[in-house]
Amino acid sequence: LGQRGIMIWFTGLSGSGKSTVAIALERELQKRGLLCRILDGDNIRSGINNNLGFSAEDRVENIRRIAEIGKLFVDTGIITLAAFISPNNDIREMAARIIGKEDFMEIYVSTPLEECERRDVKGLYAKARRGEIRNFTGISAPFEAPEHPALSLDTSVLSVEESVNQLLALILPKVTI
Ligand code: GGZ
Repeated sequence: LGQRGIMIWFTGLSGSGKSTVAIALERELQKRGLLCRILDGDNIRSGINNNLGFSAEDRVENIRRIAEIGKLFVDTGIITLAAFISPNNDIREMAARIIGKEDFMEIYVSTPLEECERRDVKGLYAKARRGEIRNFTGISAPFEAPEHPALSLDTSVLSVEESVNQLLALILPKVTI
């Protein structure tokens, strides 16, 4: 295959820019002939995990299944980009343990809550503030910032291109054989 698999694990609030950065990164990796795959709410929560909600227990099961699926991709040699809130250290440690710590790179999309709420792309923060969504991360459910991420990207300060360039500098040396 000419490449090594790795899990690029994006964590951060809803609306922080995880998927946007992952999609832009995927494009740059593909340009370089590298095989990659995004796992996000669109292809996981709508499918295999469509029986899960946002209670603490369901979030653990969501991330556990994602990590197990992600491991299959990584072991096949694919650069796998996972974009899930994964709101606490325990949940992210579980994912790292399942995938294997040497194949796991944690990226914290650290865009502040105020900016995520200002963007409110899907109107979910407004609903959460009105009490129409319970357990909403950052409003009525906790988010624990990672302690030692490989990289922190605040998309209220960095352009998508700048974030992708930082990611490429980190990833390319690890995946090219
Ligand atoms: C957080 C929620 C919630 C609640 C629905 N809390 O911006 P989005 O819409 O597309 O991203 C959010 C997504 C979070 O799913 P994850 O699988 O990433 O979460 S976790 O890792 O914690 O399991 C948001 C939408 O789902 N959403 N209700 N209550 N986000």
